[in-house]
Amino acid sequence: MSTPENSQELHLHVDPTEKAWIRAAIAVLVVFAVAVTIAGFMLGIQVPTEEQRVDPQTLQDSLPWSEPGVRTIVEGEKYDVFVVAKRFFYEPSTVEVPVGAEVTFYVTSTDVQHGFKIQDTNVNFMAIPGEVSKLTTSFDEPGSYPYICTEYCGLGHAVMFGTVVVTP
Ligand SMILES: [Cu+2]
Repeated sequence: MSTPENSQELHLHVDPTEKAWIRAAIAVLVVFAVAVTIAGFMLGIQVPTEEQRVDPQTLQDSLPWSEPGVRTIVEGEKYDVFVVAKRFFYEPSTVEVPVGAEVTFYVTSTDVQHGFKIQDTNVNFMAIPGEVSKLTTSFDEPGSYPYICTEYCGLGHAVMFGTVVVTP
């Protein structure tokens, strides 16, 4: 049986100001979800992933890390690039890939934490001993794209760089 008191209990009273803030919070969440979706699927922004774990002590005893560099998966279209970061250089120091190709970088370190940032691209991640970082990109314009260390790794940090040469 419903009495006026009972029916009042069923309606939760929310202050109009609080309602407005709840709506604003939901709107912000929707905006963030849309922004993340656009960034991830339309602008191709990726979060660097930990591809695999490796032993930095024995890393360069076997392939692919014993011969870091470019691997052609599909000529002119798809390439893998293996880069080893060390105090204070990268192996290899020059990487050559054709314009427009899908290039996946695998980067790790054998000593301390380094960075790997390719200028004028959204490739920017850490190279951590024991972990392989992976990111895929492509280059729309031919030219030279320096990659630099972005994590302070010691006295030679400032001279730690390499170059991606993008050929037409
Ligand atoms: Cu460094």
